[in-house]
Amino acid sequence: MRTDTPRAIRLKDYRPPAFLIDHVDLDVALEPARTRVRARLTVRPNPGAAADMEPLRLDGEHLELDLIRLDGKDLRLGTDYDISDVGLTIKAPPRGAFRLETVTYIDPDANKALQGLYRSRGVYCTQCEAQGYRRITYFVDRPDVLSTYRVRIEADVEQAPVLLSNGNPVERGTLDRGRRHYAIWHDPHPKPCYLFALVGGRFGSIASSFETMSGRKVDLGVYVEPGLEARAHWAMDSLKRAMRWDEQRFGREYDLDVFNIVAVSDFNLGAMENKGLNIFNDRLILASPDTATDMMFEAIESVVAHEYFHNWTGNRITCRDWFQLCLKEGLTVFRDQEFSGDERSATVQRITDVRQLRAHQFPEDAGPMAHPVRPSSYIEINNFYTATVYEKGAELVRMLRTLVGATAFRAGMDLYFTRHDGDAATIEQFLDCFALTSGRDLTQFMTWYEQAGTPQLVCSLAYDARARRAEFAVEQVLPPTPGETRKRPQHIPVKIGLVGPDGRDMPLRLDNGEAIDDGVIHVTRRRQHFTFTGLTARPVASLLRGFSAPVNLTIDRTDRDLEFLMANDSDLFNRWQAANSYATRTLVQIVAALKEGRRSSRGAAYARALGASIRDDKLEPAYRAELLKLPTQSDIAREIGRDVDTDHIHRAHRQLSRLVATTLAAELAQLYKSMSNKGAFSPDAKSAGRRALRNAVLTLLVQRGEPKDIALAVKHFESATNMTDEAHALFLLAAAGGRVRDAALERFYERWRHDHLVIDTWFAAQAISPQSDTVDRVRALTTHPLFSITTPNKVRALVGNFATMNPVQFNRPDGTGYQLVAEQVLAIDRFNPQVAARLLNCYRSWRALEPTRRRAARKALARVAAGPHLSRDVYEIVSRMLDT
Ligand code: 0A1
Ligand code: ZN
Repeated sequence: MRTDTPRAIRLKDYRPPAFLIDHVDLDVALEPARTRVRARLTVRPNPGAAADMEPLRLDGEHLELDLIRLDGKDLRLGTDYDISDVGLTIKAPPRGAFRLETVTYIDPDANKALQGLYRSRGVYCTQCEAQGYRRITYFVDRPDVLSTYRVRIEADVEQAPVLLSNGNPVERGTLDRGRRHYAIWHDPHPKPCYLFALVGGRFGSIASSFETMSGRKVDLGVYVEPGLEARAHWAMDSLKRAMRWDEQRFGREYDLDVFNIVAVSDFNLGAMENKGLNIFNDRLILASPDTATDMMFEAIESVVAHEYFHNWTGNRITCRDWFQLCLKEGLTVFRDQEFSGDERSATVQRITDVRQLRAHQFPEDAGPMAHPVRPSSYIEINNFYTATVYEKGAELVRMLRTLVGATAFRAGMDLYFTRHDGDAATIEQFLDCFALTSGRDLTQFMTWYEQAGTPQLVCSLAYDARARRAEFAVEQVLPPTPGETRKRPQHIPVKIGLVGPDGRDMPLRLDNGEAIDDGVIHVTRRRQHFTFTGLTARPVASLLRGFSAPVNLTIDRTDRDLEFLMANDSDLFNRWQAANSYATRTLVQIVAALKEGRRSSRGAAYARALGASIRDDKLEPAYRAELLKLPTQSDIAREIGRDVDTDHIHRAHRQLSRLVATTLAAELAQLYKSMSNKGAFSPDAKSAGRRALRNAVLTLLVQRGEPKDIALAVKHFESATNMTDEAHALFLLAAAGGRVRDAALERFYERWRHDHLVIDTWFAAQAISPQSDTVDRVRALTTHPLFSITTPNKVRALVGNFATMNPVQFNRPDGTGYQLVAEQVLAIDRFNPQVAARLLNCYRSWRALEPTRRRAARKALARVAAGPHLSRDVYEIVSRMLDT
């Protein structure tokens, strides 16, 4: 157990930086174990801070200092400066501007934390967000210090023929009789150091160009492992579509002569928006029909767009401090979701985004790591790249648009871009733009950024036939979260419809005469009533249309009401929601029956209603696929909320899947046939939707477990002509167990063992199999030659998937699943705290488990907490998890 308690950083302690660094001149000589970094900084006291007589504190970690000079004069250790493990302090810097020069050495090969400069499969690359730059050179490593950069990179020609950095290329040349070479890059846009990037290595690349709205030409490049160039075209295509979309939807034009994307194999997260030089986890760039699933094509499109959109929301306007992370992330996720909705089906996009939010953010908000979208304190900022900051942050921007309306929203965005271009801004400054363009007071809305937890809306609708009125009552319940017991009511926009018996929306008119044309009612108090008048028949309430606010909602509704909404709601999102609520309700009832040792006969009515929906040819296949996907086992656990028994949930899930498959056998067989592949593969949304529907059908059929269903899955696997079908069938067969599992896994392995990306699917399929030998298999696979504990993608594929996608085996009552993950967390924490801490999040709902599992999970967590040299990252999470 660590003895020193890491210190929390607090938003209320924010002070402007004492010094600013206007320009950075970097000279980096790349060597695998000893890279030399010469930095020349142009520094001045910050006129906006009381810097008088303050020392200059520079951050720096894992650096070997070789030289330090101020205005050309060597500084003396102890007299002029002090040095520690975390930085360097210049005791009495000049009162005016000065130049500071340092030379440091770093070891990219030894860097397995993958922050700062590191080497992955022979490629040098950097990751500086949030605080990696301090592992490259001494600097004021905070986002409100913005500098222009000139970067010279020098390297061995053989080792690193490609040398890239931010901005525009300036010059290149050879050295040492052609053995070494250099490249110089200049970035004229002042940026915080977390957006600095440098790449050196051997790559294959594809090139293209883009003409911006004002007619400027931008050279585009995507750099990948040599030989994999053919898999880079989808990323390039996505980039160009994103660039055009940002011009058309937000009036945002790109601002440099080049834009480069580099794919690397070892990367802690998904991708990084470094100015003009985005660096990606290669699984989010490389795609071809035979190696990537439709989901991966979609993810690539969305992440390429996300990183590109950061150029305006993140780079040109950055965050004042890390507490404002949602200013760039929530907003940019909102923008990428809008982009995907426009490129594909807006309704299906909304369904998948809401599913994600509920699957990841809701449990976070209900667990020990709950934090506001703008946190007020942290120990390790890397722990706050969370679903709350990203996904809930995006929901807040979406609600803002609902509140102020589309026109004022766009005007507010324009104002934000002009007012804050070049700034390191805050959430208050962002909201102020919309308050101004809409004339609305957004003070109460700000509460969404400050309070953690998912609000619960408890609703009722009482119809009075004689008075032709319906009284809608709503109460907002704000559940307590760690450290926050009393909460202020929030401003919740609830989009509603009152659906009449003919299936049509009835007019929304309040008793004060107000007509609600946009369908949005504003819940601002703890309890509120709305009386709707002029209703000639009893309506069925369709609430929270399009998921207008990130809340949980309860209202008494009969099964008949849900069936009615499934068939009639004009809001397609809510039609899906009705089906989903119906399925969830049914599953919870089956679980309750299992717990009491009864057999439940529930589900037949739900299955019939579902059958009617999927027969509806007017609904696009991708949407029908969403209807057919039952709530996940984690969704059910979340709904149950306490004393969760994952075995019961697993059995209930199987039972309902079987019932649906049996009840709808004829329709499903027909759909399977009619959705079969026609013509050449295309990753477009329509074709992907057909594959999604066919695969959703297969999933249900296989649950029946009859030999002919298994045989169909085997045939699906063996005859697959694309990775979407091949991987889907592999997952089903691995879950089925027995000989079919072994044969499929073997065949897949033989086919893909030489492809380091595709083989992750092989690890994943074994990790999420509900078969009882999975823990042993996963443990054995951690020593497989193709597994590598220092490669985050491998850890995520095997251990991460086991911990988060396999509820039944991870939560084994004997605790062996928990122990396995705890061991991995401790092992990984020794070299990559960020990845270890993320993995640890799989225990976040442990308190909701039934007592036996709860005890076993606590034991595993206690074992992690007792680890000898815990990182700040893991310490923060494990201590919050165990906090009572
Ligand atoms: N800004 C990136 C997320 C990111 C953050 C940290 C990283 O490494 C430690 C990597 C990526 C994004 O939103 O895409
Ligand atoms: Zn981002």
